[in-house]
Amino acid sequence: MQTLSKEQRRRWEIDGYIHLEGAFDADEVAFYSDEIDRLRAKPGWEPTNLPRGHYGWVEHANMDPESFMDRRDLLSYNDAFIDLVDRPGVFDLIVDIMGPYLSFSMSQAIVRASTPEFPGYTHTDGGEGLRRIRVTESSRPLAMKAFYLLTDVTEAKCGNFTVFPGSHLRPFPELDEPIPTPDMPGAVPLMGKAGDCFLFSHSLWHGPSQNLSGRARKSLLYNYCQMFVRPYDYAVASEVAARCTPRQRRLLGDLGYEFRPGSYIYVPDDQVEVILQQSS
Ligand SMILES: O=C(O)CCC(=O)C(=O)O
Repeated sequence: MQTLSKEQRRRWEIDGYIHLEGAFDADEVAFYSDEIDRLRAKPGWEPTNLPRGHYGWVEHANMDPESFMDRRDLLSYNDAFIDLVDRPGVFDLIVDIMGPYLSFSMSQAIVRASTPEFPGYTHTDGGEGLRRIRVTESSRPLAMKAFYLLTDVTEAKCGNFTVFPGSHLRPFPELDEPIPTPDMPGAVPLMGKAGDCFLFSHSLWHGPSQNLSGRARKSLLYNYCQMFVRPYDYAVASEVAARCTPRQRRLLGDLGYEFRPGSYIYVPDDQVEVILQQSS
C-alpha cells in the first residue's frame, strides 16, 4: 500500500493535516456533487433541534441545492459512498497514519451556503471526551477525517475549511479562553480545487469559514477511529454490510463473529491481512 512521503509525514506531525491534490477526477467531482443534490429529496439524519452534536431523522432536506445541508450516514444511499470508505490512495495514507487496527466511524455530506448570516466556527472532533486528549507527534491518532472538497475554494471567505496548524498538539484554547473563530490570528483558511482532499487529526482545531463567494461549498467527510473507539453513525454494522467487501465490512465493525468481551480491544487474527489487502 502507498505510504506518506517524508514531507507529508512532516506536515502531519507538525501541522496536524495534509493536503492531497486531485483525489477525485472531474467526473467524480460532478458525480458526487450531483449525488449530494439528490440526497436532499431523501429521508435521513440532519441537525435538528436536538442537543449539540446529535442528528434527528428528517423526511427531506431543504431542496434548494445552494442552501445549507449536513447529511449523515451516507453509505446506504449509493454504493459509490461505500467505495469511498477505503478509496485507494486516500485510504492507504489513512492506514499509514492510523495503523491497521482501525474502524470507519462516520460519513457526512456538508453544503455551506453563501450567506453573511453564518460566520463560521471552529472545534475539535469527537465531542467533550476527545477535546482534551492530544496524542504526541509520533503517536497514531485516536481518530481522523478525510475531507473531500467538491467545489473550487481558491480565495478566503468561500466557506474554506479553516485550521489552526499545530493546535492538535497543545492546549488550545486554554481552559478560560473563548472558543477560537475562523477569523482569529493563527487561523489558516485552506484553499483547494474541487477533488482535493484534506486529511486531519480529530484534535486539530478546525471548521468552516464564512462563505461570501456567491455559491455553495460542497464537501464529503469520512471519519476513521481506532477500533476501541465507538463509531458515530451506527451502533452495529447495518444492512449496508451485505454490499461491502470483506475489508469494508471489517471497517464497519464486522469481526466475523458475534460480539464477546474482548472484541474490538483485541482484534481478529486476520486483522492486518484484511486491512492491508488491495481493494477489489
Ligand atoms: O463544513 C466544514 O467545512 C467543516 C466540517 C467540519 O468541521 C467537521 O466535519 O468536523
